[in-house]
Amino acid sequence: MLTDLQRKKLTHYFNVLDVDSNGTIEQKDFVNIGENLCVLWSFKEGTEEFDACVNRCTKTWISFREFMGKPQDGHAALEEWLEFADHIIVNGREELYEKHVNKIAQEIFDFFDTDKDGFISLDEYIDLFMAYKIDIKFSARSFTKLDRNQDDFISRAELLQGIREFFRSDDENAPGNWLFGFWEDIGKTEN
Ligand SMILES: [Ca+2]
Ligand SMILES: [Ca+2]
Ligand SMILES: [Ca+2]
Repeated sequence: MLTDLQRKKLTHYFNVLDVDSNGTIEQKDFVNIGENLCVLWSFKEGTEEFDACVNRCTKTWISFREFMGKPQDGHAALEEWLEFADHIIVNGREELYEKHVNKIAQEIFDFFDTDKDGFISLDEYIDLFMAYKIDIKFSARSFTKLDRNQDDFISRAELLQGIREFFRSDDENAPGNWLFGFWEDIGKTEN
């Protein structure tokens, strides 16, 4: 069973991925994220880099969809996501968790470590907020929480620890809760 805090965070994550706020996660949300990144990085429509960026996001959707066991034209509603996350990610077996979560960490680095120095800087982390349309006002605080050794960079280990806390921790003070900004702010699909 998910605790209240875990439910809130997972709902927040769902809302972050549901970029068009239509109440389900589907391919076009990920295409949307790809297009946001193209705007951010000044990739023009019709160019190779534009297509490559959108394709990468589409691939992220495909692996998410396959992980959830959805058909090709499938989509995921909030309750389905919460049930899936409860059984597989939060309270599931360690190897399934690792499989999914390592992928998320790898993708965050692939997408947002734009200077390829192996660390996420504050600017790069802000790009993540922009791409997912997360309220930017929480980005600096979130970054500070995730940067545990306070060297102004998020390392891979710090990111993995943050992701683990975001998905699994039931401690309301866990720094990783802040991975995708403020999780209590879940008004998007609730009303
Ligand atoms: Ca959607
Ligand atoms: Ca970097
Ligand atoms: Ca650090």
